Amino acid sequence: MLFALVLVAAACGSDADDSADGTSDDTSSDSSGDDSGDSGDSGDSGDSGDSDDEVELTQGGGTLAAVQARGSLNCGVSGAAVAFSFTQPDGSVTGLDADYCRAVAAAVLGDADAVTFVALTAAERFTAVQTGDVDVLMRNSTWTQSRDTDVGMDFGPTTYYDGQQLMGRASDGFTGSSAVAEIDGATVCTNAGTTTETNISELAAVLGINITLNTFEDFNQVTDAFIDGTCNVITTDGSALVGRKAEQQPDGEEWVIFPPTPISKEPLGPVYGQNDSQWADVVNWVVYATVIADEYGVGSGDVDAALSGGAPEMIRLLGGEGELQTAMGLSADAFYNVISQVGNYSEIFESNLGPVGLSREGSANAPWTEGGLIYAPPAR
Ligand SMILES: N[C@@H](CCC(=O)N[C@@H](CS)C(=O)NCC(=O)O)C(=O)O
Repeated sequence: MLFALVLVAAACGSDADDSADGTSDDTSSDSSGDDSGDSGDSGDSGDSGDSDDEVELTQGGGTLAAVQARGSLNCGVSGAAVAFSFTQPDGSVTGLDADYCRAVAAAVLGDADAVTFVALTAAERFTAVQTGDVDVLMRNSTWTQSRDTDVGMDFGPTTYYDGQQLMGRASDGFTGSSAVAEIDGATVCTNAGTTTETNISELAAVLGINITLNTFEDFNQVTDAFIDGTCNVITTDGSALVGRKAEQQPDGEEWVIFPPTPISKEPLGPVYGQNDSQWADVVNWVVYATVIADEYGVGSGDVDAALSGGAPEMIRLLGGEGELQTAMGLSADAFYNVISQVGNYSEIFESNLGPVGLSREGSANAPWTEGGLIYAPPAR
């Protein structure tokens, strides 16, 4: 069933505080920042508070059939998120989020390359989900209560457990063990429409410190402003800081990430339109399939062996017995295509996040059998 829903949403980047150059200033001592941060804030969609712009929502099922008929998955990404979704000079998009777009396309269309990547800023991303402009969003998006319960969106399984940190210069006295209170008086920069901006405002107020918070439309502007000295400190998901440091730290400078324990929980994963249970099942079980294959150590090169003589659960997952996947409208071999064409969770993690120095070991992204949180329900 398809139904259309109309809601009032804030236009992207239309924060009244935004100046012409796309930045806005705020201070933590004014803790008026909307801590929903997500939908309730400036450019972030889903807000019903401060704009007359009307966005038509097309929801309520049928996404799987629509994607199959189109022959391509519209997948929302950043395009500028190092190691998660980064547009390369040749136009290809690489990263963990990009690979999960490919995994969904492999399951639904049998072809991991059947993806149309849609680059979205943080402030644009949720409107694109709500309007159906993207079938799924894979864009460093934190699962929060307000985002999940606002009209139009649901969240899938977490693909990367992140947390917000800060990055400053060693030459300014920051070290990896610096406390957040040490940013008192600093100009702190981040991007608009994120949990990040509201978390840091809230924490500064709690700590009783004063910061000047500058927000920009995209994170390239944030790092540029850090490099040119406009910002003393930048803040976002720790994984992004690691990626930016790896790619952009100038010779002769040392950027340090602190505090050692992140200031927030940022569970990142897929976001899709609500009221489409079949599509939710598809996206969720694509993620779970990569996790289960990882639990069995079945990677992209092992699928045929696993199908012919592997564990019963792997045989079911790969479509060799029981045709479990057909109940959600996929072909029985849908997850065979996912694992053979894209890989299991570890392969996706290591190939994308390994090069910037991120590791699963000892983190929440370790398998549940090693004390981590990466866990999937059984394929039965
Ligand atoms: N996880 C947070 C922050 C998401 C976010 O926008 N992160 C930054 C750093 S990864 C970003 O814009 N990345 C993409 C980019 O650099 O354009 C949220 O969901 O609000």
